[in-house]
Amino acid sequence: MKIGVMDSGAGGLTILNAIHQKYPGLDLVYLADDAFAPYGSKSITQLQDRLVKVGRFFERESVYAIVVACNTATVAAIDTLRASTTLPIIGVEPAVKPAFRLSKKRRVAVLATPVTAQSPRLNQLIELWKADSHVAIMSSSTLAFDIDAWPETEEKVKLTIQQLSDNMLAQNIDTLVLACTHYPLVKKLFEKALGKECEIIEPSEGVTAQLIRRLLESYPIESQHALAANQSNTGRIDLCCTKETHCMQRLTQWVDD
Ligand code: DGN
Repeated sequence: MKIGVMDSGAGGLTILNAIHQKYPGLDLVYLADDAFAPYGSKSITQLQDRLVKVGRFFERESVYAIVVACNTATVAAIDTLRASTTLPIIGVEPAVKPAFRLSKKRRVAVLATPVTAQSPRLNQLIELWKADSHVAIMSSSTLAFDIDAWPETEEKVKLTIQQLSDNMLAQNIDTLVLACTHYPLVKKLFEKALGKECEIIEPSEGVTAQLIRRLLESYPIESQHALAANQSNTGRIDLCCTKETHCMQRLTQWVDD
């Protein structure tokens, strides 16, 4: 059973890795849309048009479902993608609900790309769960792009993370929501800059659980067979890019063995 997973670059691999660790029997095809990166600085209309094309790519690949492993594409274009295909579409939801539950000091930061940070969807979620907590919605227009260019950009990434973390520490934040799928790739750098007291939350387990729920709903018999064979099979992982062949090397450095 083949599943499509997409992002503008390497970020969605954090979701792909989580799916593969838990359900190694599934075949996965990953699309890094590097020709159109960074998604975080595109207009909503551009992202909607692009996601329809991404959907066509996955239909040609005969996948059973598409995981939009990108917060930016989810907030901007998931409804358009859903309207353009009959395939089940699973998006990423920033893990704000568990963050407000976990935060002892009631001080939470949400870090995302500018499109996600300004989106009504994220802001509605925060309003729904924040109660009387302090919330810092923070964004970086460069971090996801620089993570894609790792390791050449290592120093720049470290500096950006230090600056963002200093700002969070100054606000006495004790829980950070990573609301861009690129950021868990450098979670260790955030942990180092923020210290042990700060909890860092990312959505890959929740997205994996949602994918399995949707597969079982949409294809009950085939999914049950695929999941029953899960432990004895190791599925294929295909990595694809829309532009650079060099992107491939960069992608493989983030894929878990
Ligand atoms: N990984 C994407 C996200 O979760 O928003 C980042 C998109 C981008 O290109 N900046």
